[in-house]
Amino acid sequence: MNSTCPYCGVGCGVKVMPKPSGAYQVAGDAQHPSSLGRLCVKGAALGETLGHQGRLLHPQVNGQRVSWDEALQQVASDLQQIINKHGAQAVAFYASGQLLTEDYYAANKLMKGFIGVGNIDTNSRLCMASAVVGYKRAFGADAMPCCYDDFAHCGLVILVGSNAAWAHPVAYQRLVQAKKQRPDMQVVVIDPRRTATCDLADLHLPLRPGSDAALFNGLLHWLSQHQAIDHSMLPQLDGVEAALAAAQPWSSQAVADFCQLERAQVEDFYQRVVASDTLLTLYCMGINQSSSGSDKCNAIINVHLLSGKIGRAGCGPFSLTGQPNAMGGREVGGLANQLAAHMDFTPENIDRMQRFWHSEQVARQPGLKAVELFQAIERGDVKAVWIMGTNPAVSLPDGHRVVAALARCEKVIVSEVSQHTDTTAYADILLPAQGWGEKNGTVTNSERRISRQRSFVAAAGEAQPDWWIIAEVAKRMGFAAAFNWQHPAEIFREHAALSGFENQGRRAFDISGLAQLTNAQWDALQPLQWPVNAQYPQGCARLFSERKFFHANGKARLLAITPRLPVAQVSAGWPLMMNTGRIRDQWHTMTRTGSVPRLMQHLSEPFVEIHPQDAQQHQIGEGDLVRVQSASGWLVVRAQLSAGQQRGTVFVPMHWTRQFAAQANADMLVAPHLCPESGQPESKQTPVRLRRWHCDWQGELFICDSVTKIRAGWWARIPYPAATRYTLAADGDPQQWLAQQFDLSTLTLQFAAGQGMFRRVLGWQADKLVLAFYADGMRPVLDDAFIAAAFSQPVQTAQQRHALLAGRAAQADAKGRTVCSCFGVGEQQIIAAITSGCPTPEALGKKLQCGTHCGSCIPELKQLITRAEIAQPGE
Ligand SMILES: Nc1nc2c(c(=O)[nH]1)N[C@H]1C(S)=C(S)[C@@H](COP(=O)(O)OP(=O)(O)OC[C@H]3O[C@@H](n4cnc5c(=O)[nH]c(N)nc54)[C@H](O)[C@@H]3O)O[C@H]1N2
Ligand SMILES: Nc1nc2c(c(=O)[nH]1)N[C@H]1C(S)=C(S)[C@@H](COP(=O)(O)OP(=O)(O)OC[C@H]3O[C@@H](n4cnc5c(=O)[nH]c(N)nc54)[C@H](O)[C@@H]3O)O[C@H]1N2
Ligand code: SF4
Ligand SMILES: [Mo]
Repeated sequence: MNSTCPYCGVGCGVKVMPKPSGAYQVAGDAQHPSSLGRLCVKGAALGETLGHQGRLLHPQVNGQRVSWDEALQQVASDLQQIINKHGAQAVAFYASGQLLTEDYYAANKLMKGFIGVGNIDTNSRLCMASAVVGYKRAFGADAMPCCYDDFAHCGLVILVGSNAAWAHPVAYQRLVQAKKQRPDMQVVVIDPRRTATCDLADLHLPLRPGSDAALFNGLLHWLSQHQAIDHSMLPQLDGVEAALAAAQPWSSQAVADFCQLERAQVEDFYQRVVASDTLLTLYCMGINQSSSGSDKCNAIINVHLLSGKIGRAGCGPFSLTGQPNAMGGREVGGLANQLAAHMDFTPENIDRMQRFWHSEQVARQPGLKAVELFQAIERGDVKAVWIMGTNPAVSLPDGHRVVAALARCEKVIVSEVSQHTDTTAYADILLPAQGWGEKNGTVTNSERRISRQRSFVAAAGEAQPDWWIIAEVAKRMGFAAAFNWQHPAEIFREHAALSGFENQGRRAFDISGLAQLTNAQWDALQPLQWPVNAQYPQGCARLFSERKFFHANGKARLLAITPRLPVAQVSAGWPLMMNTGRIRDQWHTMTRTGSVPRLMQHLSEPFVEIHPQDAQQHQIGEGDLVRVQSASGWLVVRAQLSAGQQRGTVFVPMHWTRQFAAQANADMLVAPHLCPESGQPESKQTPVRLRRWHCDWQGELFICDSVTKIRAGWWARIPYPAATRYTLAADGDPQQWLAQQFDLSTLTLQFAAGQGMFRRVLGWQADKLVLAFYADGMRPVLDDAFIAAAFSQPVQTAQQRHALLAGRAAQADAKGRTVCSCFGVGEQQIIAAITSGCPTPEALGKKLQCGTHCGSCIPELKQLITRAEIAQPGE
């Protein structure tokens, strides 16, 4: 069975094959044109996420299990009562780029078409909203012009605000491949941090956080000064003069000063752009998540338009989408400021939608955008919110206020696949949704490619597809005729028909060519790129090849950009700028990847990355627990020192939630500073201060019972196949703490006690290890993989028990921290192999297999090789 990976916007094709054990093997689909058979480690581990553990299995109302009919009736009557009493403005949906297009269409239709207000927004507001504004202002349509095949034709690739090596690994591997084939292909990475993506870079510009617009304004000015304008493009452009006038003050020196770069670096970059006939700019959250994100997008697009580097192979401004179906959400119009199918709220469009949906009450104006929506809940203006496929208690900025708003909201309805999330904790009504492998529909990836996610396993418990849940509520609210679908293909046909309805070439999104698919044809649909219509019956890889754009006059627009720095700046009290983002093996709020043991091995604790000199200034050492505080909140995470971190900045991953750690949610610190055009929050720049977090002892607890709730000053947990590991930090006596947490009387205990806080405790039930506890004044150094393995293998000899009590295997067995998650290869093994004569990633791969599957650990292998070379110079 072929399907599509449900994680990032690369949209890789997967092949799913049942194993005799009843489990599923997931491999890359060589026929899928976006991924050509590749998968990253998250995609390759999809088979391991299919179990029912942690799933929400039944509808619940106020904590009680109810039938579907009762739950749906309750949702419908709650919404209706609030609408009757307070008006339709008092209800809202908060949806997600992880829904399928069919689900999204249904949600948008119910809110904007029948409840009749614009109050449906999505987590894409935190993600793609600035990119949408950028494209619409430039092209008159939210139309991403490029395709992955452009990588193979490009002379110069800019990656700006994108850590694609970790966040879009398979697209990155296609870039690696392109550079292997054409070593003269140039790659420039623009990111304040030195990331894994820089491994491919010919030039890395570690600019001042938030200063990108000046860099691109300067480039526009440079192009005009160095005969690098495409004059044949000018008749197709509006706004050139104003954009150039705004760029005029941005000499390379002015740019260098503003961006805190060397002038020579800036000019080197500009010269490379002028020298290359082709240019592709890949941009992502380092650009979009900004109080001036939309302007940054347009500063980038300006450069492509003026230099004519658009609409042909190897060229274009390529906004990488984050979520599997961020693009699908944009297609159906799932953002609050869109009406439907690339139509905004003009009188003609409202009239068109009334006729298409046969509804008199189509929304007349935009609704509340994500952050505003939760502020409206806080004020009590919105009294019911239905959250579908997103975890706002973790991912929205100003987390404390979001959580408080959810707590006071009259009705919180949550459609989820997971029983326990930081958001489900506030739900009055829980609706179990089908997850990946169960649900059936379409998604659209970064390159506008529509692919099928197919169902191949039975639903967990009573879970139902999101579209079905929405339609059943709609029917119970009196809209049966408009929501009477029996199959997702019917929704897709309606969506496709709408895209072509009275379109006449005016709207970029047009898949009218798919409006007549039979259910069987929809089921068998092969991946293809929109538009799909009479002109492009097989889809279209690249847009704007005829230089015809979607503004009424057919031209594209340059915007006059005035660069702005982040709203909040560092100061004496808040001396460091906190950046937030992704790590390689985790997906968002970890509801799925957090339960896969091998994905938790690479970076297994929440951390803050700090430049060694900043750390020294703050008296913080590698591995210390650190309290990171902003004006809105604080967290406690482990210090990781890295010279790749720009001085004056720190990096905290966005992933950890209350389900996985005590106090490690980055969004509790982020303020809701929004881009005025897109409403997207500034998630990447928050001024903070640091200090070492003091506690009497630190420790690790391994326990076979994974549901145990831990109370400790600080903790973080990760799963192993037969145990859960908690890392701990607390005050008081560690042994007393252990005795307070568990009834130890049923266990046979084995102790080792040393000086101070040093404790070791193993707990046995007969010959089975059920608990292992290690504490010390500092974090104990342990061989975690060895300890965890003892929970699933019999421990036979006294020597083995002794080693377990010490927490370390005999030296020869030590693997160390996992670097390659595909093959579970540890740092110690790799270092040993390097010193025994494997000086390249290839040689390491031959010996240990590391880096030979998805390739995303290769940058780290190279780092370990470099470190070993530094340690043993001249060898
Ligand atoms: N492993 C993994 N992959 C994912 C996801 C995941 O959760 N895990 N999520 C998916 C989603 S939804 C998204 S949106 C994408 C996000 O993909 P990316 O945007 O690539 O990932 P981030 O880590 O959020 O941020 C990218 C980079 O922006 C840099 N940055 C910060 N501030 C600035 C700045 O001022 N200027 C510049 N030029 N750069 C800056 C950060 O240092 C960071 O390296 O990833 C997708 N892929
Ligand atoms: N500080 C900071 N904050 C950020 C970011 C950042 O870089 N820094 N990035 C932002 C970005 S780009 C994004 S995209 C967001 C992501 O943030 P969220 O959208 O909040 O994160 P997810 O964990 O993907 O949430 C998806 C939820 O839906 C559930 N789910 C999965 N599949 C289905 C399904 O088929 N149906 C239903 N009903 N539920 C399902 C999952 O269990 C999970 O609870 O975070 C944003 N927040
Ligand atoms: S690159 Fe993205 S879409 Fe492809 S396998 Fe990895 S997470 Fe899935
Ligand atoms: Mo995202």
